[in-house]
Amino acid sequence: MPTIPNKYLVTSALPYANGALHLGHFAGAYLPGDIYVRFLRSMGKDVVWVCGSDEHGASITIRAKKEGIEPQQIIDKYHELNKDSFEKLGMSFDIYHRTSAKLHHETAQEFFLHMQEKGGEFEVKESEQYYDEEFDQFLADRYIKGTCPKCSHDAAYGDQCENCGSDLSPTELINPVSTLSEKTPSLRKTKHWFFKLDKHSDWLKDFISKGTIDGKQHHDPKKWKKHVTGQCLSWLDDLRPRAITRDLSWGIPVPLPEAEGKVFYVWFDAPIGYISATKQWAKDNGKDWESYWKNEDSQLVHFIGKDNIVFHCIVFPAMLKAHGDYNLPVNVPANQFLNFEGEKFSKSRNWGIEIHQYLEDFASFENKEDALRYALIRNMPENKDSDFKWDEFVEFHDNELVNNLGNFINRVVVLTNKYYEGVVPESDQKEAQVITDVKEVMAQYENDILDFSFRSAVLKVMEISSLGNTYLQDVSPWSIYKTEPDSQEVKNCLYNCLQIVGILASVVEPFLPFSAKKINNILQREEMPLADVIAKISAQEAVLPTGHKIGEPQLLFAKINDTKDTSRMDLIKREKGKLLEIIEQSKPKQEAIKDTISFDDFTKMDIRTAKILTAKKVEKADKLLELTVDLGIEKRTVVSGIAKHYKPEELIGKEVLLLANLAPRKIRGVESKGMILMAENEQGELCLVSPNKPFGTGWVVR
Ligand code: B3M
Ligand code: ZN
Repeated sequence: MPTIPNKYLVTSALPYANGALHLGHFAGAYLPGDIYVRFLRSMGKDVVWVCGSDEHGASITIRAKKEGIEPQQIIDKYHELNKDSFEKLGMSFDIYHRTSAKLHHETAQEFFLHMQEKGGEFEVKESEQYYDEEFDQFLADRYIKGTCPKCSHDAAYGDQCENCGSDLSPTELINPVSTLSEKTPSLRKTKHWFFKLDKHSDWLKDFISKGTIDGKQHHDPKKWKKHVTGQCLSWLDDLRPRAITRDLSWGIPVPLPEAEGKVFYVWFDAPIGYISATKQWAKDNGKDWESYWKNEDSQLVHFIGKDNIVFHCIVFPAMLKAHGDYNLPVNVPANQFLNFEGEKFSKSRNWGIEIHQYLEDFASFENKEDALRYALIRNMPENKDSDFKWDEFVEFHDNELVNNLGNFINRVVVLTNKYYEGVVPESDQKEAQVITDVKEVMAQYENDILDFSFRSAVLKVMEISSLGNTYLQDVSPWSIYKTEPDSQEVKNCLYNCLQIVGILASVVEPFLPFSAKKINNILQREEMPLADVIAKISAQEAVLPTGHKIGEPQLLFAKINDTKDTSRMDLIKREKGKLLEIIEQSKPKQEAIKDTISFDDFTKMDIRTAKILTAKKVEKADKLLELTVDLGIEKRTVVSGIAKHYKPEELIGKEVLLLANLAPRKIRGVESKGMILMAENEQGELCLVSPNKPFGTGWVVR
């Protein structure tokens, strides 16, 4: 067994308090953090896990503006909502703090001033930035929209194009528009403080690729996820000074007289939020915060989603090192993204499910918290993006939680009550093979958790339960008991099975804390820390001693796919129904069929095959092309509104259908005789309608 360090400061990304959290957030940075810290605490380690709301940044002021309220109202609302969702799903944070707290403002300002006093870390640069004249303010990158220079997407933000993912700066946008006034912003001079990240490049390279700091081994870089290291290395070649101040009114004021009116960029103060949260926790609990952040033996671990990698692996470590005295992270086990039923979560499309919504929708569902935790762990996006599907939620729940774990525990508890009035019988075996097997799986379980492989670790829990089930089935105590109720073999079997149930109560706890409580309740005992379980089984001692009286069986999980009681399946169907509705609504609407006409009406139209001979743009009309077409009996000029869909050179030689007897019309000074037939799709794209084989010109369509 590897020796596990004793002291930890664990963080999970501080969610912006500008919206409700969905399952993807939860699976990314919070559930893995919870598993890890519950495991460590159970191993007797000294762990502080901090989190809280990130309450600054333009995203919050934009949201407030949209809703016509103050930023404070937004953060108060979502801080409470998210805190409550986390609590209900069993997130065991030691503190859920907020960056609007006075203590945080002070901590961030002190941090900055200390860096400033040390010198050499910042440079002040004047630059030109977009300014909204009407709103009389400089525009944060997010407040500027325009056309992406890389992919031509027409709603790219000043910092990023969400269509092609490119990082942008506002001045790169084509046709920039202020999202405040909807007007073109002007450029004005302003000065900002830049953190000279480039000067940290060399040691950061060693830190990421070798795990060393100043030549000393700090962590094992092989323990970092490949996608994390990979992303960091790609950044490290091109580090540039980063502006850490903004001209905004919402945020933490920069504490320098010459920085009047400026606040810190949200990504400067947010990670310092981990420190201020620890300070607040220490204050509340009479502890020493510094020992967690500064003692060499304390391990700093950041749980985040992959979009935050650069800030946690490069920028924040550089800030900590520049400040001095602080530990740097020994690991940043970032997760990739969770999708939802094959697509990205999308607030605007209502695609996905928020945590509070799940808790409401599944209010009547037995053990809904662990049912969700389990489905998310089984499919956790640890090394690549993964997908949440309701069908899998049902499968994992019914096949694994109900049929394997719940069923094993239930059978053992029922039999113990039936044969021995609930008292753990005496065994005369030294150590049964099944217990040796369980021990082996437990060792793998521990390694998996320490490697942040939680999917694999939770399968080890299921494997332990399977070992129990198979063993119980192999011995089949019920058939022996029929003829020999006092059989020692039956006693041995149930004794061993009860030990496995006792072990399961502890190994499930990091993953399924609600179920762990229930199992301990059934067993009528206090929770047993993993460290004690491991010590006992290594010493071949009982986890649940002979003579201990357990309680009655209780339901741990109720099958979803149950023909007698369809209530749980109905909930799943309702969720799937909501999605079908969204799909239905987003389907392009097709035009209704027009009123009936007579055959005579149809024959009035003279439609013929024709060939395009020449094509050119009509001046000052960006939609129109002037074409000459060959109709066999004559050549004609036709003006057609297809310039957005075809280049002139693409059209030459094309065979098309022409409505030949349409009254001539002058368009932009050109007489157009007839109309080329087109099909139009729901996006308004036009497509020529042509004969499906070379056919010759002038033939009548009937
Ligand atoms: N609030 C971004 C996010 O929620 C940001 C994380 C801060 S962690 C210091 O993804
Ligand atoms: Zn783009």
